[in-house]
Amino acid sequence: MRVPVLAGNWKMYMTPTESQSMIDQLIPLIEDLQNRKVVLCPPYTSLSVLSKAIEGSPIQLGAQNMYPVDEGAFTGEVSPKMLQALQCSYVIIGHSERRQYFGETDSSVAEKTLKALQYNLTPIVCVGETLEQREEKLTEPTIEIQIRKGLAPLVAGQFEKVIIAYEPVWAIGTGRTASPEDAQDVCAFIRTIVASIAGDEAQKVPILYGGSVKPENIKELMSQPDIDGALVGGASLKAESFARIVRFEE
Ligand code: G2H
Repeated sequence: MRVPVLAGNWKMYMTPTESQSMIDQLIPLIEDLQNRKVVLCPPYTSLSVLSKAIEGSPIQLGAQNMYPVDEGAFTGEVSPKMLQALQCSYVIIGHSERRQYFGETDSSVAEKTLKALQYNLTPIVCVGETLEQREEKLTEPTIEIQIRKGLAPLVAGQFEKVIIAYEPVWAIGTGRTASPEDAQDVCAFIRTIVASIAGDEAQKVPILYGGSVKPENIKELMSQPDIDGALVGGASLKAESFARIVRFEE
């Protein structure tokens, strides 16, 4: 019922020229695939190039952040209206790197999530605990707060338009992956929390795992009942490895 979502988060990598070359290699490797949603979230500076390059392909476009205002005097920021004009259909909200380095909070996540929905952008809302929180057995309370606050402004009918990405901070870019069973436990917990807020809509919400996803671990992660896809950083930068992830090929 939930179509697998494989989203590449290119972070601050890839010039427009490099992006063009990557997408030219990627499309032939995955265009025959059915029953997948494939999303690329490049830096803002590559959105224009990719919006043309993905035309007619199964790949959809997303951004890594947005400012939750239509337009205005906000130097350096990019609005959902601008993303929509570049054919974006997704936007990552509250990635742990934004929380850690750029002061994002659960309340900015809430504001951005609501605004993204108003522009028909699917928010990929990121949650996850730090190593310290995990060691103190605070994984569940941490994630519960992030979800309750992050989705607070949403009303019935909006929850099913959201994607949640569980990204344990200690697994990001470190080569350490949560075991599929641990990731499943937290993703199942996330679904329980969403169900307590949104009822049956929770069954329609894709929950992704993120944190050192690679071809070698995608198959096992995808075999878990509450893991509906992956948010992939480093391994999404090369066409060959991202294609293997999209195809669930080790
Ligand atoms: C987590 C992930 C992508 P990586 O940040 O969002 O990155 O796969 O490099 O750990």
